[in-house]
Amino acid sequence: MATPAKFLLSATAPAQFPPPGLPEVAFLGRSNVGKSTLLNTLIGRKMAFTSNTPGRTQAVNFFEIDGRMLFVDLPGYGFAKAPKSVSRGWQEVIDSYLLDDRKCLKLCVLLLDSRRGWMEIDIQLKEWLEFHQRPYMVVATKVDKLNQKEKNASQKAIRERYPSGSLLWFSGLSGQGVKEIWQTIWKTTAQ
Ligand SMILES: Nc1nc2c(ncn2[C@@H]2O[C@H](COP(=O)(O)OP(=O)(O)OP(=O)(O)O)[C@@H](O)[C@H]2O)c(=O)[nH]1
Ligand SMILES: [Mg+2]
Repeated sequence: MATPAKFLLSATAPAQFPPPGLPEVAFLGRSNVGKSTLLNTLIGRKMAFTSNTPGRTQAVNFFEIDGRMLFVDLPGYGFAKAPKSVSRGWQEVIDSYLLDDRKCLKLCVLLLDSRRGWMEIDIQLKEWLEFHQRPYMVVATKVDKLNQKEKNASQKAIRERYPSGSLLWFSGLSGQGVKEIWQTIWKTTAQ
């Protein structure tokens, strides 16, 4: 079922961020991990651009969800193939959003590719979130690409560095995990 949602604005600098108001849920993760796909699946229709080419999302895109919260689709970090000047620009826009001390940022959804688990840059972001006491959950994406044995191994590896926080599995193909991810979002944004 589709959730009422509308595209609000696309920002490339903090001055363009909407004034703090509704609770915000930000989607963070490496390029191509599936941030925009997860956002679209949660909403129930295609609003954020997705692509096979890493680096598709190039600005901070805000979507208003049911008049109750904002979803924030961020550019992917760590896309090595992007020209340095471009990737640095995106990094700045991600940093500026996270460092903006937005009190309305209620939840960061940190996406990991279930086939790869934690990579150095993900760990840096995780430590940054913990240092700044930002509530976050981890979503392992593209789980449809793993068999059960691989999934068990992936779960073990992810849990080694993240023993007890919220960890959910997601597939954009089957929709696995959508209900549970929504439950966590509702619970966190209602507080
Ligand atoms: N099989 C499978 N493919 C997925 C899944 N999620 C995303 N993809 C594919 O992975 C590619 C990247 O997805 P996006 O949602 O654009 O990734 P992103 O993290 O927003 O990428 P950037 O905006 O470039 O940072 C697309 O081709 C998607 O169709 C999934 O759960 N399963
Ligand atoms: Mg994207």
